[in-house]
Amino acid sequence: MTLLNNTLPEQRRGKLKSLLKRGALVRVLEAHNGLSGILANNVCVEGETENGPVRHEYDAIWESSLTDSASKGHPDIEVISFDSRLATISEILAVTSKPMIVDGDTGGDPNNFEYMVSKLERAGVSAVIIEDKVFPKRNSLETGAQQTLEDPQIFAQKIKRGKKILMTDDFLIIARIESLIAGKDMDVAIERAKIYLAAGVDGIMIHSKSKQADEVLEFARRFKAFPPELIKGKPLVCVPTTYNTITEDELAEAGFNIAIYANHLLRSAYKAMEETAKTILSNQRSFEADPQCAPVREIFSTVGFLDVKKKDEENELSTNVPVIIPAAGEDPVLKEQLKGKPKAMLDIAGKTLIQRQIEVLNHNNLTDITVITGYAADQMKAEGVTFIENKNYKKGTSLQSILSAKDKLQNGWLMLYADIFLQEHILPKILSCKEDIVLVVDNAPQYHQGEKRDTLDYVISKHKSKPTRRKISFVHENIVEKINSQVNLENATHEFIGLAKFSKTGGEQFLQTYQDCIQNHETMSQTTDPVFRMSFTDLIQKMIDRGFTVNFLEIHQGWLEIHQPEDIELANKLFYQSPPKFSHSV
Ligand code: SPV
Ligand code: MG
Repeated sequence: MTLLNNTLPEQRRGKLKSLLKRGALVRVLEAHNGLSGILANNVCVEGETENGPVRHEYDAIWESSLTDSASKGHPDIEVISFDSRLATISEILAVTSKPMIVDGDTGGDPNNFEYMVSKLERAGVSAVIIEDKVFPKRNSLETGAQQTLEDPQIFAQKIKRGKKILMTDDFLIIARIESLIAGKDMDVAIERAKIYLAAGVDGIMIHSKSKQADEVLEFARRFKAFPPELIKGKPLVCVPTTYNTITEDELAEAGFNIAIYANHLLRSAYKAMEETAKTILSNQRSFEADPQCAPVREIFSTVGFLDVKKKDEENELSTNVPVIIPAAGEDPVLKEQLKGKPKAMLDIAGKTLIQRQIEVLNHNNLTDITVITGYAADQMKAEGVTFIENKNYKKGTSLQSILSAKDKLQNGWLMLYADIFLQEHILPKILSCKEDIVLVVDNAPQYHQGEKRDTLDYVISKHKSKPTRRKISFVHENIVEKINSQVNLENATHEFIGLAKFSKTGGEQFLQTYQDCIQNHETMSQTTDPVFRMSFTDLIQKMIDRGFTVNFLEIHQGWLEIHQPEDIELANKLFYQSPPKFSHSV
């Protein structure tokens, strides 16, 4: 999640020093904006060697003057102001947690340098490297570019000024020796290193644009031979851009403590961008360029957009989720008891079934309730709900009723069958589920084999064979493999109780699958029923067949459905107890 702080300045600043104490070569990668910073911070490779598993990642981030300037479309000649550099630095720090080494160019004059050091230390940067050239410097890599070295004593003075204003021991000032870049010989470089060390600098970077590592290796050899008190705890830094065949192990062996890959993310991004731009031009469409591009979703994931989406959904789900109760159908079994009324109007211990459902929902802050009426719609009465009439209830199923509340299905919703009683504790459980589609299922079929019941909503779980003993189950691991007409009591692991939750994404998948079925005139797999006869659980099966994940929340008891006259009797009895205790094994 990149909107939040990954670390704080005081936590990050000392990390480079700690890494150096570890003794291994500190591997540093350039970043020039937030996104490349995230990559430098997070990319890792893992593998196996004969000595066991290995994991490689970058230890720190290099904020380069070359790539910061180039990102802004300008040459690396100290024309980009320090405050503009600081904006890039802050951008990267905001989305990373690893230590940062800043390329401070010449550092300007001593006052400029104090300003730079104070701002960087405050920001949580771990080190600044300044080069011993005269302001405004020219980039070091271009052959023939004018390179004017600073007087070493003046440069040493600047180092002293910087060191003096530091407020912590965590921040390093490293001197970068440009003698070899300016065509001077090794003795000059060595001499300057001694002067800067004597002035109290925290480390030395030797720069070279030679194709071979010989120059830096010779410098390292001579550096090691300096008096121990001069170099004790003073890291030696290199930038192997031109001499790029030398390995990290070889550099470490030579005595280097920090290796900086100084411009590789910018250079590779530039090449990829140019290639993509040309591919689109050549083809006059973007299809051919697509394989060269990261999927949009990968970028979304990297910059934290998917986290934001998830949080938005969680917010929506924690605030008055719409509840859809499909109650349109005529009950063929309880005709006698209902006397022409809809089933939801059945009186149970002095209150209608629907009123009891509303009370339980309201107790869980669910007040946006839509009841879909159909059969005997004019007789459906309840306080505090919206009624939508499904005039075609005879032709369709409860799925058609649910779909008639389409406006409520846009931002996450709950579906509750009209003929079940729930104990209160079930609703908070399903509301706290993070998964996109969750069905509440009872594990009764696992314990009550042989009790034939008339429900059709049996479920087979994907991972679990029928357990012999109870264990804790986690919703994200509970995946529905089959539901409804393809499942019978003998092979069922669970029974769907008629309560389901959809997140915004889950709801979109639900509607999208339905549209798909309509467009393809899909009938149910084992019957010739047309699409409109498809039930809610049939559509869930269609979603599973298309690869969408449907999770389940497992419960044991705590609910009661009204399917048979005996269920009414039992419910009446239970509701005269307080609180009613539902045992599903009727
Ligand atoms: C940078 O990355 O800006 C550097 C290293 O200073 S170099 O470009 O090699 O000079
Ligand atoms: Mg630079």
